[in-house]
Amino acid sequence: DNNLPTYSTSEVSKHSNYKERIWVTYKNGVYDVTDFIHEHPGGDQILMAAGGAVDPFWMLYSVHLNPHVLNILEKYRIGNLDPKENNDNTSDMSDPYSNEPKRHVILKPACVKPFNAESPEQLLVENFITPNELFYVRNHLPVPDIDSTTYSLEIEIEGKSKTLTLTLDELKKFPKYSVTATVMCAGNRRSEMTKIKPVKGLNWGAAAVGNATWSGASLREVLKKAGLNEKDLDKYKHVQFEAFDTDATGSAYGASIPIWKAVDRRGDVILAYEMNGVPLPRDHGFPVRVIVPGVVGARNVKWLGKIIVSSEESQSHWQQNDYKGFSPSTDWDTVDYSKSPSIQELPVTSAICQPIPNSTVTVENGQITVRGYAWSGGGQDIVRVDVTSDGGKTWHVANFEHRDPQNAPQHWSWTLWTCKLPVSKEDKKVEIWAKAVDSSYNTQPESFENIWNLRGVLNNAYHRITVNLE
Ligand code: HEM
Ligand code: MTE
Ligand code: MO
Repeated sequence: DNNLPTYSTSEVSKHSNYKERIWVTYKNGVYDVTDFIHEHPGGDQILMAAGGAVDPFWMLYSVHLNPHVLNILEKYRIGNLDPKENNDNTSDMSDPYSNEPKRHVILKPACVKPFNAESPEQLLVENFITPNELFYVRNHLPVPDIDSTTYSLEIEIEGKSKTLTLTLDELKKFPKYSVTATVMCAGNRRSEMTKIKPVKGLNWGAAAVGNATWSGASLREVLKKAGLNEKDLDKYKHVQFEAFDTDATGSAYGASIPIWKAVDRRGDVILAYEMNGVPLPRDHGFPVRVIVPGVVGARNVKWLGKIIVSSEESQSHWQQNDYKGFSPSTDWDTVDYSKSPSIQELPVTSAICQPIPNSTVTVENGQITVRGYAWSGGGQDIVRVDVTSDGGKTWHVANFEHRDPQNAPQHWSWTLWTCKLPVSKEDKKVEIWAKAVDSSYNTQPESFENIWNLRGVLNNAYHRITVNLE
């Protein structure tokens, strides 16, 4: 291998079409697989990795983690990735976005600066755990470049003179907990709400969500160590989080959660330094982020710098003037952000991930297979998912493929479901709807018309897609 040429990941990414030939990487190898594609047992799916790494896909389709597959792959090796690439820091001081992490080609950005991207939604349901490289990224600002050896986390309790400062090593000395939890953006599925009437916000599909195992210290235990006592709890109402990503004026991303969530043993809030068994990737908050299971993505603050136990909510823009719901009749002339509470627990939702909208599906024994996810905030279980192909005349109850073994109020992960849905043979096209029911028996609203809001958040109406039948 050592005689083969060395390539950068950006060189590889140019080879993502037949004209340039199709290159992929696996570990540090670079492969030209153009001539293999027509023989690939998984068909065209291989093209999702064109110009990028196959590794995260092979976590979804583990048939590949087999010597016979690796032998095939080795035949197509043309070179190696440049081992020095990650260390070269040629950042352009005039562009705050010049030092962003490398991202997988599958993450199709809704916005590049700041970086915001989701995976194709059909991949989400292939695995209960979302591989890190495929996990949606939602950044409001440039990604900070933090040196983990000099990193420190400050913990302040308002009114107490002493603050606690922890290095990463000191944080790692606390007992390590792992929590498998779904993180979902408040704007997930916004593109469906936009069809009713335009809203301000990134045009997210249904994949601004992922499920991962997060490991780190318990926030509750860290707050105790910082001197928070049981008798203080009445004085304080919120726990604020301040981050290291800042805007042009120097103000940092921030958010807060109610104090009960932070100190309740069942809250499972952790200061995570690992995502799916590896150090947090830079895009997901390296070296430390807070994971607030059951609570909207916006409060799961990445690149955490400071925790403040306070009588007040975070005063940050994102807590006060964003991430709130309003009436469908509220517009940008009448909106008063101080009148709505900040979003914390998200309402129950679900989405169909397979088939994808407007695709052609083969009918087998009068049925098509429909797969998706369902999730509810606040640690609620999903008790049922109903699917219909006839506008709700008949509903079919989906089977759960994978669900969180923990019960409410600590049911933090999504439920993956599948349904053999009867369709009428005469129809060339069918509209499929899905809705979930959570353990409070709350369910999704029928349509977006009456939940429309100017910012396009809380987009949890029935998911409706149309597919062609063959
Ligand atoms: C199956 C090779 C990339 C999706 C297979 C199999 C081989 C193979 C040999 C059959 C395995 C068995 O049954 O023992 C490769 C090689 C790749 C590659 C050499 C290198 C580029 C991908 C990618 C994806 C993918 C990137 C998805 C994004 C699949 C699927 C199957 C499969 C879904 C199962 C097909 C079925 O059983 O119906 N692949 N693959 N493959 N591959 Fe790949
Ligand atoms: N934390 C910081 N410091 N900066 C951010 O821009 N975005 C928030 C949250 N935490 C954000 C942040 C939002 S709105 C969401 S939806 C989640 O991070 C996204 O997490 P992910 O990028 O790891 O998927
Ligand atoms: Mo978000």
